[in-house]
Amino acid sequence: VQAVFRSNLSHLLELMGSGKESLIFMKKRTKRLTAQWALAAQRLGQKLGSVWRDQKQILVHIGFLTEESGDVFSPRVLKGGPLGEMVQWADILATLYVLGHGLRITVSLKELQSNLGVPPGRGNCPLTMPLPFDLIYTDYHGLQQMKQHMGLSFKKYSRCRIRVIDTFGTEPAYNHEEYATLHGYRTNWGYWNLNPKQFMTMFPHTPDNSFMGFVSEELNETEKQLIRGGKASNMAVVYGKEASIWEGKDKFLGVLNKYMEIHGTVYYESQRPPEVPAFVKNHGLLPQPEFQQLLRKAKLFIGFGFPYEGPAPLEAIANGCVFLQARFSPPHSSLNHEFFRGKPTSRELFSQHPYAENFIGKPHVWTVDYNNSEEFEAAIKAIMRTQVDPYLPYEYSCEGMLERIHAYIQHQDFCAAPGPVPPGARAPQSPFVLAPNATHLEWAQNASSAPGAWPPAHSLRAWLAAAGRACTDACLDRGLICELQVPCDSTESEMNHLYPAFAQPGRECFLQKEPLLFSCAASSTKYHRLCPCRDFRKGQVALCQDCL
Ligand code: U2F
Repeated sequence: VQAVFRSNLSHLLELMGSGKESLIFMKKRTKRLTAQWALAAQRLGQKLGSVWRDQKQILVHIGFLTEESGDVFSPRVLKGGPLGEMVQWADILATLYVLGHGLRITVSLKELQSNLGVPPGRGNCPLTMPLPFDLIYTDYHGLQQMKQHMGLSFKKYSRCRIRVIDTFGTEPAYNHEEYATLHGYRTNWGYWNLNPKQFMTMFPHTPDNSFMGFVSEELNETEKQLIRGGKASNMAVVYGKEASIWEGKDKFLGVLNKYMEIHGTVYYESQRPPEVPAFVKNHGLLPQPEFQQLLRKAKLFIGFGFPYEGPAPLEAIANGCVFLQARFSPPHSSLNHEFFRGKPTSRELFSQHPYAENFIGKPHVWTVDYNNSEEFEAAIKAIMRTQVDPYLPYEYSCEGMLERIHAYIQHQDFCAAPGPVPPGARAPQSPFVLAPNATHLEWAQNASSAPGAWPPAHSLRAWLAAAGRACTDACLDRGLICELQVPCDSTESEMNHLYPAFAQPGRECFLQKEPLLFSCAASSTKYHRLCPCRDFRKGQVALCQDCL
């Protein structure tokens, strides 16, 4: 069946159910963005022309909102707790619905079981049952619940039909059970042996995973004009709804207060939180549309290091603010910061919001060393003098998100891809074999030459990275994106998340034996990583030029 774009979201709102504060927040957002989604669908429809889109039957099981996993988020929605996840799930639901797919939504174990056809109370169902869904979007909590309640069907379908929404991402070394166990990459999140692209992130962290994203509210020309006229050049909003974020920031706030009127949206019960100085105008936690209005008046949105990688800086930039944030030196990661400890990634954050720093940058984003008070003060003064227009990267617009998820749904096929190679068995024959003296061009031509491969072979180029440099960065240096997902085989190959690589002493080439361990993110000073890079669409890094 052909999928047909939908522009009326009232049935989706019914499907989303009710009761929990988290669902109420999500539904309000979806309702507010209806016109924006409808316009985006119309534009994408024109762009895609008559291209065939298969209608899929999709189950969305939001595990972290189930009582069975504790649902710690819902009670904090109105109290300054994280909203980023709710923003993202609301937008995922809208995307799938607007694209015209068949949709079921579950936020409890009981609903999950009934949708999967598992009789309640059966516990671990031993039977392999036909799955009534082509695709299941869930999160780590939901994955665990499905493992417990789908019995053998889980083994059969998880590596193929499931997509895991995973804010910060899961690197290949942590995903592969045997490798994680042998090399110290085991975490409490598990090692699921999925195709790393089945994990879908909030920002395009590493191309090992798929970039899901979310959307930010868009302004029309009239609104942009109004903003240009209505900005108060001396108004700053501090990033952070929880009082703890303000702790120990008196020095910076004092400097900022010399130049600007400081506003906050910190949750409080009856009294002003002691962490927020008296000279700050605190509005309390605002409903999302009022928060947007505040950003429209402000010149500066300032981050003090937490929360990491949330939606708010994109909203601020989309509303014409400059985002000022702290450079992290040394970088924050699961090795040195409590928040990331135990998360299945070694990614290092060189600032509070690396996407804003690397993909947007000046004049919208300033990343400075806050410990250097001169640099900090100079940045504030310079920002007050700069004129910036509202900016939203295409990939965070409704059309951009629809386009990307459309491409994934139609082209990403993990059902055909190989799983991990059982011990003793040979990896499947692959076109990704590197002759020791092959040039990067020959290598690229061999790569991904299978018919129907996505991304297609001609979008790929291979590069040898400098020692200590990860493929993600080596590709970006050349205006390309790392794309490592092609299975590989060679008698000299080994299981190592740093391969394929080249080592200077002895000029040795090392090939990857385990397809699931191809990692764009990995680096070591011992090796030059061999990096398959691909081209990408400007403003839509998840897709290659010919990926639509
Ligand atoms: C991130 O979660 P947060 O919820 O802390 O992310 P924010 O960037 O603060 O923004 C989430 C939304 O909160 C809204 C705002 C954003 O869309 O419009 N909001 C609001 O409604 N009222 C207000 O007064 C202020 C903001 C991240 F997304 C999560 O994945 C992480 O778990 C978390 C911790 O790093 O950070």
